[in-house]
Amino acid sequence: TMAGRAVAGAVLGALLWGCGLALQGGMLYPRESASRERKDLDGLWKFRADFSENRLRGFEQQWYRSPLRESGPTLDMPVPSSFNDVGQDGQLRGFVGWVWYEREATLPQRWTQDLSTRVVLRIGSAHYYAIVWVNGVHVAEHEGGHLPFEADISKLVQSGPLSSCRITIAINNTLAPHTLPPGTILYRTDTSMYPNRYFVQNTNFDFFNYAGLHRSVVLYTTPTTYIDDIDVTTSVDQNTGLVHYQISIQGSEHFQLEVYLQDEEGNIVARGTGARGQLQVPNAHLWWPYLMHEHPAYLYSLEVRLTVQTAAGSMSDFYTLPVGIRTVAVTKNQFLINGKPFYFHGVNKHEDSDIRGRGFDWPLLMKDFNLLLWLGANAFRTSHYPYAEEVMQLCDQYGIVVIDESPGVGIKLSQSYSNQSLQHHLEVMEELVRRDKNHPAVVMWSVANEPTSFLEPAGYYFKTLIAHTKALDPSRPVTFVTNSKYDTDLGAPYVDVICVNSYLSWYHDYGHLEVIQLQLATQFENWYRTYQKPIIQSEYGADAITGLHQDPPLMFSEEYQKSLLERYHLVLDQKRKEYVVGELIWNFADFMTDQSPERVIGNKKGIFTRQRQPKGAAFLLRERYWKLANETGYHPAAEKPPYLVKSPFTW
Ligand code: GCB
Repeated sequence: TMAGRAVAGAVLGALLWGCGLALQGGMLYPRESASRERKDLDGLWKFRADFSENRLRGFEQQWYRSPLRESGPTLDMPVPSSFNDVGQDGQLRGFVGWVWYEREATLPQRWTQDLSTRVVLRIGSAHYYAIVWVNGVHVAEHEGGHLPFEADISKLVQSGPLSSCRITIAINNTLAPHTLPPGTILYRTDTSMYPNRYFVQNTNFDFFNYAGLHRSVVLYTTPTTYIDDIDVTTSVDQNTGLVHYQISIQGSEHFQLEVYLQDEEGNIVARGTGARGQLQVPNAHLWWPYLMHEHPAYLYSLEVRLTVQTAAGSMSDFYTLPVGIRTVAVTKNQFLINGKPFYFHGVNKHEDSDIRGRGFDWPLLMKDFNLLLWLGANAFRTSHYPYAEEVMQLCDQYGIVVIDESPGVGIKLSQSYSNQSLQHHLEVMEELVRRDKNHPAVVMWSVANEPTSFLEPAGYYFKTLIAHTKALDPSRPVTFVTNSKYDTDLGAPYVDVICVNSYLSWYHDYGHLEVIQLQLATQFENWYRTYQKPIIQSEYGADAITGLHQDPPLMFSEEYQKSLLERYHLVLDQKRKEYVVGELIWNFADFMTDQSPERVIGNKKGIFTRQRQPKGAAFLLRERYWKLANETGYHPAAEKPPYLVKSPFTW
């Protein structure tokens, strides 16, 4: 039961707590409010890659001590962006080691003179390991390329007459067996074949290891006593929505807290006081996924108001958090949202585009969401790492359901099952849950993708990881994405939903579309017979080079991609009546990978090109997804299917 799970979770949580895990402080998204200001540091930064042999010249010469231009030549580098594809230098594209970013920020006078202001530097994402200095003083260090971190820099900026500060960020993109994702550095010592000290970075995942400042760097303020974190979970009792909140405050123990819940019209529908409580919303508008309701994605806002009496008078902090009231539950063959069966029809994505690499970009984000709406997709998985917070916010606003995945991809070596690795993986799950716990769109955590299973500690590793994730958040199911029938005793016994990837007629039996139906049906039946848990086809697909046509279909043609998907759909249409609860195509768009004889300037399994133009398969899926929306969606307005959800898009 859920309650039993929560207890088991709490026990394990306490154990792990004892091991010294558990993060300090919250990681609320930096929003402006009457008490908070925000200054984005997007734009051009100074940049230098450290090409010295040991890559350590920057530390030896202390490049953070004075402006970067004083220690050598610099490039202009846009932020946010990966550094790899911006320039014309092939060496920088494939660079492995430390790169240095720097920028000056001018601060409003109030920030530097008002000692009741707290100034925070926040880095949305720095891939992979980052060290940060402000005016030459070390302020933060962070491991992991996909989650935010911050530093309170008030003391530094409030200590002198300066009205500006110099921010230096050194970033190392090296992946090692204990990083997430893992990788290895291979030294080639045969001097008859390789130059002296030659090395390459090897990875076991199928995307390019883009690096740099991938998301915005911002400065923001709060009062010195401030709202540090908010934790919201929701439940529903008859027609009443229940919003359980817990707020943590830093800076003082003597404060007053008031909370208001506002509906979309701005009416206050519930109020509360104190650091924790439960708000009741009669006749609540529930948060529904896109195409499941005529008014999907209903968001309330939780207005939190903190007041503190100080010697200098009273001080306030305000924070507004969007809240969606919804429930998630899993039975042995269903995934329920608000008590109704939900069928995932969607995509797997990557944060990937021309020039920017993995860098955040608003036009790209909007294009992708417009394509999802056009396609009739109601869900995606954040393969294979956490996406930008702005992406998650849009999912809340549009009703796109998210399976939120950790960067646990390419775990293939026994060294990657060490205690050090596990400890880091647990920390990453904590950081992920801390950041994304309040998004109604997030309905499930995914701890890893396709790890190798037969290595000894793997079973213990995943058992611990999954239990820990459930302890962190008893309100959501947890999954683990597998690609092989040999993984059966690895994650599957512990997860709530089984996510299976398969590439029938692609990586084996290639060219033989006729085997798909039999093989797929057998796989589904085996999984279900063994575990009696709902199953999601979490990846399937084929490479197609846009514009390449061949009929009868041959591999890499648009026709082959379409036929392969169609064969999968025949089986999915049978099994979704039993226990299959979703299908996510691999992939939404073509994306960059390492070079290999199997990749033609990247992975071409997109149904859209990397430039987001449709291949034939996009139209096929669009027909299917709108049909699925009508057959599997729950429309309270309609008595029974078909619901006749119509695409508003003309074609
Ligand atoms: C997979 C991986 C994904 C790859 C895909 C492929 O199983 O999860 O990262 O890109 O297969 O195309 O090979």
